Amino acid sequence: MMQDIDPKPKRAIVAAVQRPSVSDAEFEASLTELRQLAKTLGFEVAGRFTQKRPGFESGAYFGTGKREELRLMREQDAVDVILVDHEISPSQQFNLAKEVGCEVMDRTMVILEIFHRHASSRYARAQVEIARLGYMAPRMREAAKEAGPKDRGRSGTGGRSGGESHGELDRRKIRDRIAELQEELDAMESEHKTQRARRREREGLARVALVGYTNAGKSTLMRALTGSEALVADKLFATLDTTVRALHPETVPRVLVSDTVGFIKNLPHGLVASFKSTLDEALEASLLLHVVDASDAGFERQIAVTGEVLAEIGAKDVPRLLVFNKIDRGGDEASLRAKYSNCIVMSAKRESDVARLREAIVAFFQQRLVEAELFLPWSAQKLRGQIFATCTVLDERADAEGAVLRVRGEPEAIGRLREQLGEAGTIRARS
Ligand SMILES: Nc1nc2c(ncn2[C@@H]2O[C@H](COP(=O)(O)OP(=O)(O)OP(=O)(O)O)[C@@H](O)[C@H]2O)c(=O)[nH]1
Ligand SMILES: [Mg+2]
Repeated sequence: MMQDIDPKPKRAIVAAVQRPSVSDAEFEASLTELRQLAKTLGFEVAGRFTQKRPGFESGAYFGTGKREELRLMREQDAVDVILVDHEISPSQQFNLAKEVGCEVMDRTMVILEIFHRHASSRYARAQVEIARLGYMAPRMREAAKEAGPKDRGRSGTGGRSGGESHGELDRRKIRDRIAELQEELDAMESEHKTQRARRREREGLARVALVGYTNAGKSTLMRALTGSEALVADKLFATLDTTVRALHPETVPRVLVSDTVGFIKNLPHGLVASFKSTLDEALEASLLLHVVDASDAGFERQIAVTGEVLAEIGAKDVPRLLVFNKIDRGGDEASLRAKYSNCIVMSAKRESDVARLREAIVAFFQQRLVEAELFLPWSAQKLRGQIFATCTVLDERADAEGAVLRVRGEPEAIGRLREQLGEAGTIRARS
């Protein structure tokens, strides 16, 4: 997909209405985050604009007088785009854009745009496009309604930087396109499922997923734990695809680590739905490492948001280990330990800390292991590789019929081996 590379960065104002139910701290944290989102998009933030109000103005988000003020501010500061820190309705967005005289993007659109720019795999691109089309459809209708029949070609949806001729697609075309993309996704999804099932067979069930707020340091930890080349960047939503690598140095059973897409406050609903399948990796994990940026003043809110998203995708009951990262940058280690029992406080930049985290992961999987005796008939030697890959073999005796192996492994892995050996046993009995 084409990306427009602006020669000159767009100048933006971050803007928001503060309702009485929102504390100053919460309000500021959210605005700061919007600034970071804007920077991730390459915008230059020229200023901020806020209003205290009992609620959003129904027609155009800000009150009448404030809209005029915003228009003047936009003119004076040569601003190209107003970023609104809420999801607003298509008509609010349209009216506000018209009155202040420049593009208006709401929080949802900003996040969708970042996802759009960062999506690199076919899978992620299709997911993001579905979410974007779902978001755009009602806005294009709004624009078409305003423009009337004379001006059908105009795409004035409050501005788009994707540059495609979305404005010309009518509703039916959007529906068709979504259906087409969904079909593509379904096909890719069943492929993924097969791959995952195969991997489970081969590798067993020792799976860890790194989850958490965007920019917490998940990919950095992924690299440190697995020696892989995961993309690390000081921008929001650097990672959109799940990657899976083995814990390094290797352990038996092999522990697989997956890196996942980051979460954020008010993650657009379309995206939560579309990234569910990507996050299935997280659901399949036996352990979630919930990574938190301990140096961020708003870390508690971020923990809560991550908890909500995990609940929403159905991963509430997966065992979780809280990992407070970036402690080298700030944060109060003693109070974190006092408040959160059983957490890890660390810096991904310190090797000894990463080693400690690795030990905690290994210990988690060790404690679940059980010992068992398996009978491996000579006719079923093809399962030998699988036994050695998924269990530690403590002892082996051979007799005329086959080998008796004493192993230690995950209960599920042993259960599956038993099942397969059972089949082999039947064959032996018949022959
Ligand atoms: N000082 C310090 N910086 C860190 C630490 N861990 C990560 N970082 C930095 O934090 C930024 C974000 O790290 P990533 O690993 O990309 O974060 P992420 O959680 O994968 O982010 P998303 O993919 O956007 O969800 C990068 O600039 C890292 O270098 C740490 O322990 N200490
Ligand atoms: Mg990442």
